[in-house]
Amino acid sequence: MAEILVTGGAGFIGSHLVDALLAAGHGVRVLDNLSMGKRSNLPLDNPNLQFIEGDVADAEVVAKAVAGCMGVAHLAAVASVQASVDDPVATHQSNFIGTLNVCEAMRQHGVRRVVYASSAAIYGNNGEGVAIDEATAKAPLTPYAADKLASEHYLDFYRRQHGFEPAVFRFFNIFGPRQDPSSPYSGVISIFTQRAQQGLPISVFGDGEQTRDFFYVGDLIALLMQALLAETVVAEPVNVGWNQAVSLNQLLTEVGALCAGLPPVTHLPARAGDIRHSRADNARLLAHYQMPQQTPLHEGLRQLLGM
Ligand code: NAD
Ligand code: UD2
Repeated sequence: MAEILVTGGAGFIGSHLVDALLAAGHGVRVLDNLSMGKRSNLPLDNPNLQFIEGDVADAEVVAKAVAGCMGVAHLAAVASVQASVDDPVATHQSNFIGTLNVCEAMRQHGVRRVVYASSAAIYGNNGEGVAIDEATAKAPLTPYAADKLASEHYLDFYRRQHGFEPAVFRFFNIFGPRQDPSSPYSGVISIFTQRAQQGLPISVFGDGEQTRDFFYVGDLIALLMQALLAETVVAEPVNVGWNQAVSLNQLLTEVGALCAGLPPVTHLPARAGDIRHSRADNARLLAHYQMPQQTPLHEGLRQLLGM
């Protein structure tokens, strides 16, 4: 059976996708440079899994990884927005050149289906306070967002010019097991749960009334599997969120209930440029994909906490 390539497959989202693909009987290749991903996220003893340690910025490596695959999930990227602000040149190699290399390798080897992990970051502060739909004006305020938006445009070029079938998803706030909490710019849920479990103080930037549209990784994987394997995909980019606003204060209440209390919570000034309210209009998602029942925040937190 032709295999599926997951770039960034040793990372948080990628490794869950690898598990699901293997469980469904597919052969899987992973291309990851282990900058953030971990070998321990992968079932390396599974004979249907091939792990290639390499960089998506290396066109030759990507071409070899793509050859003979039936589809690609292109998730490899430096996922930290702050890293892109600190080092735009280095992150551009991963976040944009990587996409271009994947496209060229697919063209060379006649592969058409590609699932791409874009981000709500491309909207910048636009749509703040309302449900953000896909037509919302784009405002890529950081190199990370600019690379994601440019990648979307290139995928659309390869769709029109070379018959690619890109399924582009704009993720809002994904959370779940294996999300790395080690940087201050890691996902807030990974940070709060780890600190609550270890009894370490929690910092809230601002009053905690800012809201996010949290999406459990298991629900995302059900979507990515469909997009990889369906007969057809939607040509336009699709928001991935539940159209639900959860404040950090609500999140802390949930975490506290599951962890038998909270460590001390300190309020610090709001982060510069922080979006106050982020919520996805998901009409397009619901119209085109069979979504699983939403994993409630409470249940997703239980999974994350290993309960
Ligand atoms: P992650 O850091 O856990 O996964 C990214 C993986 O890509 C890591 O394993 C890393 O080692 C690998 N990688 C990075 N640069 C690479 C390179 N040059 N060559 C090969 N491998 C490389 O992060 P994640 O949250 O799983 O993110 C997966 C994708 O989803 C990323 O493209 C990210 O931008 C996107 N995304 C995530 C979120 C979220 O909420 N987690 C939101 C929007 C978009
Ligand atoms: C998310 C994405 C980012 C980009 C952006 C687009 C993650 C990790 N980041 O940023 O890549 O796509 O959306 O809009 O998914 N916070 C605290 N204390 C902490 C950590 C965070 O109060 O210790 C706050 C933070 O200031 C923000 C909220 O929690 O108000 C969420 O922060 P985040 O980094 O998880 O995600 P976000 O939405 O800023």
